[in-house]
Amino acid sequence: GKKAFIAGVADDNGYGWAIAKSLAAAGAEILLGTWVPALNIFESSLRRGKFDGSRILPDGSLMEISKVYPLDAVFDNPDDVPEDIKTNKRYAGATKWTVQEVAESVKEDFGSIDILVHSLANGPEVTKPLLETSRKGYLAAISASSYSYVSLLKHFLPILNPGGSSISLTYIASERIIPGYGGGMSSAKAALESDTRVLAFEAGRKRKIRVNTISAGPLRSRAAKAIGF
Ligand code: ZID
Repeated sequence: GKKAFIAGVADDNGYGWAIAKSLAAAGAEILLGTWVPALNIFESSLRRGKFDGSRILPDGSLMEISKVYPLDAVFDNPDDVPEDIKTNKRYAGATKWTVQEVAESVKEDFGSIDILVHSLANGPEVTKPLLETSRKGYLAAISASSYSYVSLLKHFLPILNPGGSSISLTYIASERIIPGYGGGMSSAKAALESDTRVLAFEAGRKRKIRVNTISAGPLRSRAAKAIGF
């Protein structure tokens, strides 16, 4: 069977969870990457059975999650992590959560994967119009929502089996004006879409990996509620 790593699952309301279920229903083994500050509550909810209702697959069985990895996709390796994050108590309980370390851990645990899913985004100033967005907020949106994908693909590429596939989630605000999708998030999705073309060329040549991004319909995820969508 195929193995899938899905980055950006911290509850059962988002795209990542739904994609995991579809892949599980199709017979894939599921590995998740969960944002470090959300890890404890996600894992305890899983353990306590809070998600059991939403784990039910079309054949009546429950989706199995082989492993949940702590992940913060804005950091590539331990050298990137600033002191205030290292000492932050929301990060202190977890280890090896930078992109490079997660890819190394997945390699150790499972050898290789076939499917890489990027279902994460963050724009700290998303509620601000672009004209009122700070440089810091804009760059944070690009880092969490666009470069995070470049970094994930770069670090997972050596363990992605040739013929494998990678996807991310985008939004039409990249090409048309959608008021309310601010903070540089429209810019971040435009970068993600352009990067998808370039990465498809590069990863296709290098390892026969397909790279696509999906502009899905609206879903009332935690992230969507936070911006009033
Ligand atoms: P979600 O909150 O379930 O997933 C986002 C995840 O990212 C969360 O689990 C966070 O913990 C995680 N995360 C944030 N920062 C980091 C980090 N640094 N490292 C690791 N993890 C992190 O929300 P979701 O399912 O909406 O988002 C998944 C993807 O779908 C994102 O790329 C979204 O931009 C994308 N997306 C979602 C929607 C939507 O409707 N939910 C839309 C478009 C794209 C959309 O808004 N019409 C109107 C609106 C829309 C579409 C059509």
